[in-house]
Amino acid sequence: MSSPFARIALFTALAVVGTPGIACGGEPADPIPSAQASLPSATSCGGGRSFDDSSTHTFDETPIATLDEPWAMTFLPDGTLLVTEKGGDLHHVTTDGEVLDVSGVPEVAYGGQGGFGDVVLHPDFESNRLVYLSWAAPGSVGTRGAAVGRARLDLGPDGSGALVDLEVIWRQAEARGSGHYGHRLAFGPDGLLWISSGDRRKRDPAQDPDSNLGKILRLRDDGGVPDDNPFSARGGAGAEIWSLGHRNPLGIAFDPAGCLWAHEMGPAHGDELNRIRRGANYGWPEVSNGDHYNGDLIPDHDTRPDLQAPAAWWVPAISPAGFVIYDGALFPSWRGDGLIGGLSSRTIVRVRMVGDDARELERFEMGRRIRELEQGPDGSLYILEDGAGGRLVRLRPR
Ligand SMILES: [Ca+2]
Ligand SMILES: [Ca+2]
Repeated sequence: MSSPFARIALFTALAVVGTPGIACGGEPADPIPSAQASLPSATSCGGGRSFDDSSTHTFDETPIATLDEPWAMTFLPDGTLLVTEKGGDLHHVTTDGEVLDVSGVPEVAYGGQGGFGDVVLHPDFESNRLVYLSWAAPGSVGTRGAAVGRARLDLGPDGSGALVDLEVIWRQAEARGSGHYGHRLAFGPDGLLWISSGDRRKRDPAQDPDSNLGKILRLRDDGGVPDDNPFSARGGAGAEIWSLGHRNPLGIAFDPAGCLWAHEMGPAHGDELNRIRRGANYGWPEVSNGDHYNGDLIPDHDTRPDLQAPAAWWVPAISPAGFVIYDGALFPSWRGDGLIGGLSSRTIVRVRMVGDDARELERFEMGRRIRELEQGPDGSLYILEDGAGGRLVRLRPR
């Protein structure tokens, strides 16, 4: 294993066509409507710190609960958690390790990479009790596609709960197979719902302006399309699109400046971290810094300066899954940094984002696949291990 610092390429000025740091949200080459981007300018992204940080950290691990193929979690205002399991269960979990059931979940198409996906809270959860969930849904014969729904969470006095009035608000284009759903969710500072939609292993739809596969999408909280989306005039699925050319994005998060970052699984290597700009094209499957699993070469990003190059990439792969941008008190030098779970790499990777650029600063060898991370109310880092018997574990500084 080479030094982790060798694995990440620096792609500062080369990554940007034109003048970095001036255009708000960047100005991709393709015809993009002139509506103002609602995201802040590049210069403020990542909190404006420098990459000069060689600090290292150690932590104590406390196992909290053991689950069955946990996939995603989110904290409730009272410091307890909702946790999805890929097989289709939703649990209410306390940080003392009590695991309670939540009923009323949707039917999921379990298998391959599919099943229950993400869970996030509406920004006004404390008043409206709305939770948003994603899952792989059965389609017509032989097909399936991700769905996003919202429901009211009712918790009983014993902590068990129910989803009430579950309503599907978005559907991914259906396809055969059970890979690359993406289906990570985030609410932005704009109060809108952001969805990462994978390419379902079909590749070309990621470049199709009328398909919602291989895209980052931006919707209202009821699933409607905001008028100022870059391709809203196209109607249909195209109107949902914020950015295109993505493969399988399994982590999206807003930084303290309000900039959106997303990582995605590369093919054979070439995992990426991208700053998501309005209307930009991130290149898949035309370019990638990885290659196909069968050995077929894919042109590298630097052969196509018209396509948005990643802020950071990894060769060899880390297999990124789960993403939190840390803002807590227990690890003060992590504040503003991204923490990425690694599946094949069995790591947690700390990255810093500065403007349009990003670099890996620290890597923790965990010895097991990390599917998901969240910051706890006290600044502890909570992780979900992947697979059967995957644990919820709390990390605090040693
Ligand atoms: Ca989460
Ligand atoms: Ca790319």
